[in-house]
Amino acid sequence: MIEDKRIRELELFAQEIRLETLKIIHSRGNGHIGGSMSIADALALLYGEIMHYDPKEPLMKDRDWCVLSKGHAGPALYATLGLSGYFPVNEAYTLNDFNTRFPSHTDHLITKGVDLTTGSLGQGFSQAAGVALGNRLQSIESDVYVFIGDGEADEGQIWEAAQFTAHYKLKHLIALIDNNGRQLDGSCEEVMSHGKGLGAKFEAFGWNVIEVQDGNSIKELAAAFEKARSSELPTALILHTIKGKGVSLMEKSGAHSAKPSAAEWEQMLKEAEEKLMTMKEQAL
Ligand SMILES: Cc1ncc(C[n+]2csc(CCOP(=O)(O)OP(=O)(O)O)c2C)c(N)n1
Ligand SMILES: [Mg+2]
Repeated sequence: MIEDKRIRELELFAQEIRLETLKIIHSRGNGHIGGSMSIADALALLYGEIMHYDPKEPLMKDRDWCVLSKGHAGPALYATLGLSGYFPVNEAYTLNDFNTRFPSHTDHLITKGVDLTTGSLGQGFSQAAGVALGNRLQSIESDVYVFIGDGEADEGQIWEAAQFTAHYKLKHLIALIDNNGRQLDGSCEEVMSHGKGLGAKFEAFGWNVIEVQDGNSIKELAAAFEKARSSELPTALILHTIKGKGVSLMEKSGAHSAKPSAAEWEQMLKEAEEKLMTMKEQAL
């Protein structure tokens, strides 16, 4: 179990990720703020505590993998990788510029620390399942974490990969389903409902399923990861999150890709900076 003091440090890390993600998207002026914010806490826990990796050796054979199948949340991963030592985080303040190493959707070939190229929804999960099987064939015990959006779960390819992963009992694959209830142009319920829910679907496909009632709580996430470890089946963590979490304007609008005005940017950055400062003061 992770001590309370460590949990508070990881919460602070999550806020640093939120602020840097905003700065990265601000450098471009627009982007996927909502879907980046909903996974900031899970990223903080993975890179701050759980994953085995070395920023000096990004391709290390026995590393744990993090695959952002919802590749449009690239800025959140760049903020996390930068803050974890892969590159100076301000290099990512070139998001989507010509010749940048930081495209809005993640690309393994050009960004240090990005494990797989994603952005075409559905494909990252299949690739991650292939990595998990490849690792097993090479007797590598590493974990493979894959972030999947709830809108992304409308893709048929997701369910092929779910079936494949369960068939081969790839227990080292842990899927983090970002169940923020929203996709590109509306709520998942109105665009394409998930019937009895994504948890019930993964269970029907033979997965171990853990519902994380507050997927933006590091404490709840940490307890869920601990349970996932003891399973002999692949695990789907259904993270009940909030799109735009921590950025009031984005929580309110639920926007997918946003182009805030200059005044809105100022307000969002100020809110994130002040929150980080307060958390740092409280930690002293
Ligand atoms: C194959 C494919 N179709 C469409 C898109 C365009 N697209 C990008 S994000 C998105 C919505 C995804 O919703 P969700 O997975 O819920 O993302 P989140 O809420 O986590 O941001 C869509 C349709 C895409 N990237 N790939
Ligand atoms: Mg969503």
